[in-house]
Amino acid sequence: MTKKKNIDPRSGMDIDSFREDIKQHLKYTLSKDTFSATEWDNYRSVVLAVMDRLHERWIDTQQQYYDDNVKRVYYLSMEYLIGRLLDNMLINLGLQDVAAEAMEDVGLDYDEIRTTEWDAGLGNGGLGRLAACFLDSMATLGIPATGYGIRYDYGIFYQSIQNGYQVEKPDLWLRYGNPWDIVRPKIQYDVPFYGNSHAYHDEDGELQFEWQNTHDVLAVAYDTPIPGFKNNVVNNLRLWKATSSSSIDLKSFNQGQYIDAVRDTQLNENISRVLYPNDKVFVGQELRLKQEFFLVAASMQDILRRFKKTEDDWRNLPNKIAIQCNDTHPNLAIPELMRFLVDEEDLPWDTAWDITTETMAYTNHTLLPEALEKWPVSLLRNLLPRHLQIIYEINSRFLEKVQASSGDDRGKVSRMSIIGEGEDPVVHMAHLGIVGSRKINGVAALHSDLLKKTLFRDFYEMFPERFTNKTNGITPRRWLRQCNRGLSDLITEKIGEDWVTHLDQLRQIEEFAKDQDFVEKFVEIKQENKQHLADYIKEKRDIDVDINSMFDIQIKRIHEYKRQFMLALYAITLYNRIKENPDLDIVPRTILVAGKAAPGYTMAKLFIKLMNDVGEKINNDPEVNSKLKFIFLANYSVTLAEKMIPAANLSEQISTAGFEASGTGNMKFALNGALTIGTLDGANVEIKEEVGDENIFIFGKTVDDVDKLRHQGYNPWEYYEGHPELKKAIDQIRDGFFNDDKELYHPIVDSLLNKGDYFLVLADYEAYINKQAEVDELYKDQDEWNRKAILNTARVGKFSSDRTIRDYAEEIWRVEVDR
Ligand code: GPQ
Repeated sequence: MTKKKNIDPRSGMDIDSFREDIKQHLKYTLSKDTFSATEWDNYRSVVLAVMDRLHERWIDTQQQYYDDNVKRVYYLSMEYLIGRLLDNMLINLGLQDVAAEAMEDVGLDYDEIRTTEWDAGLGNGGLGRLAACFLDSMATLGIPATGYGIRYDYGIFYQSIQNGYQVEKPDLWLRYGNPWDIVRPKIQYDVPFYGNSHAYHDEDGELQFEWQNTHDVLAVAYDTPIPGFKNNVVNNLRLWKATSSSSIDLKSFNQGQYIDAVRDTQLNENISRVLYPNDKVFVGQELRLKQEFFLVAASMQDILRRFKKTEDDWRNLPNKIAIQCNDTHPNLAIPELMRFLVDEEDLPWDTAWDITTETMAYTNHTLLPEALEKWPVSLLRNLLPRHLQIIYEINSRFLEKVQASSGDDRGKVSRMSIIGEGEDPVVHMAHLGIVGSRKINGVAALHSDLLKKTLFRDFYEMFPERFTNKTNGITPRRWLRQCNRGLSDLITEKIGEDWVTHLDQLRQIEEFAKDQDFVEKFVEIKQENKQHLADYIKEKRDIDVDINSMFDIQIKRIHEYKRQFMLALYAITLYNRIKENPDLDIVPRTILVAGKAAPGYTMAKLFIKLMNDVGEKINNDPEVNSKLKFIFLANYSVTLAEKMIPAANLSEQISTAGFEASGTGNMKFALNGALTIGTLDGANVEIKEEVGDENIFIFGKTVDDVDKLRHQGYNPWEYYEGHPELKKAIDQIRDGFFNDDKELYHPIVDSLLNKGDYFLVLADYEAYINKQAEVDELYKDQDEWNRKAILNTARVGKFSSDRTIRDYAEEIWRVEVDR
């Protein structure tokens, strides 16, 4: 590479300049010396030195995009579950070792600095983490992409466990500021709310509409650099913060209501105050609708302004930009783009509609009915009157077409309507997304297939060409290179570093699965990772765990369909077996569970309490606890995942078939050499195809079985009565074996036995514990286990988010990629 002439000395990638920059920043940016510096000051100085190395690349990348007049991708998401950024930034800049040495030179401990950072927890779970992985891959592939989102003051709540119960605490992640983002005070847009849609006739006598008398909130841009892996590309994540619009203040000032006006600014700021902590459950709160429109309106103004700088024909929009909506949350972008083109730019409806439907794309992440967004028409009429009108217009034009093609299927029109009629009519956001987009995708093959066959069947018949699958992926930078340095270095030593951007290359390590020396090193690394996790458990919970026991891990949001309860039943079963026969020769297991429950999800919270009670019983029983432990770790987060995944032997992916759209934790575990026990659900199906049937433990009812069973009429009592171990475990839960309060767990038992066990825990229990017995057998043969673990790592290259993003780029966005 030729050196640029005016290279900023701070672009220096050597240890000396890095060290000097840390010192300079401590003194001249933060005004501290080494005696007065706090941990946070030291951390900030390091981040500032890293940022120095990002700025030039960031500016250059953006300028290059402009000069080349590239087609741009805009990713709209209400969630970005980022975690810590320091390692990620250093790795992608190729600076990790340089930075570590520079820190050591000035007496700083890398690990201490690293752990000073607060997780950016601006997401609930898989959906938000996927967005974060996509940002990394889009930058790594050199795609001119911008992520848009909201800069929540409070991310996902901090979970503590008190007396076995989840207690939520606010996550004040910005308490000391965020050194990774830069406020752009001049990039701000008014976001209008309320008011009315004013109809008038223009000079040509055409009926026009104008949204007027709005109450405006200001959106201010905060930018975070997103570097690609060693390619000098730095993309932008732009998060909007809500503040008060100057116009509204002035009006009130004139009326002499100064104090009231200033006090009201607080209300506007509430829009970006807090992330809604619900995963897969729609709660129709006005504030949430405001958040969604806030994201959409600010982002669309920014996007369209940028387009206008180089283009003058709106019909060129789909050639110059693609907008991807992460679930339906940003789908108001469809009527907002229509409003802009029709009301503000005076385009004919049909032209505007063609432009819109060629530009937009929407990803669906679940089939669960309670997750689907259905906004009450009454809310929209009040908050976004003009958008509601546009939605009605879209719907009536659409339903005309449906009507024309529906033959004698009389229900079709009402099934497909964007407006769900009834006592309280609603806007069905998924329907809006399908009607208004060029492409709609599911997130794993099975899920995309089910979308076509079930939830969106009518739409698929009408628009088959719109439906496509994009199997999820994870970034190998964070989920191997960063979280598992040991394994990552071992792999690189054998096959070079190419795998970091071409994960398929891991296939080359298959041949080492039989190489004694390689296997030993692989095992040694796993043991080290387990030791680190064991240290953490000792520190947090004061429990000793044996690193030779099998680390059996389930980490994800707590949800009935994910069936954490089934794992608890299995643990109880093992406990009972050991109690009956204390000399039982079984494989020692450490079962680890972590995950948050939505604050309003009573059943999930009760599961957490139960798991903690079960843990208490097991871990404190000296007859049992050398063979079995059950530990619930508090506050699951990206950072905790990075500690747990590399330490796992067994990955629990046991959702009821048909309910987990994809899963991405499943991919992270396999990549880090854990074996999976799982159902044929989501991406498990594809993981099985990749690693081979003999290297994964698949059990339980398939989607078809589930269907059949429900048709036949499922009776959980049969299973309960038919399996003594199952009966005993459930009886213990019911009869106060785990808690003196005998009423406590009745809702759980009731939902299983008297309310139909909707997620088929009892139906799958036997297959599950039998499969667990096979897991035990294999674990006894450590050579075989390790060989299979290595094959898992070697064969899951498909699940790189680079592959996912290449597929989006080619088929949905129609943009070029660099590598
Ligand atoms: N997912 Cl709809 C979420 O994390 N939150 C949501 O609100 C919805 C879906 C998950 C889904 O459950 C996983 O199976 C996927 O792997 C993940 O989205 C990313 O697609």
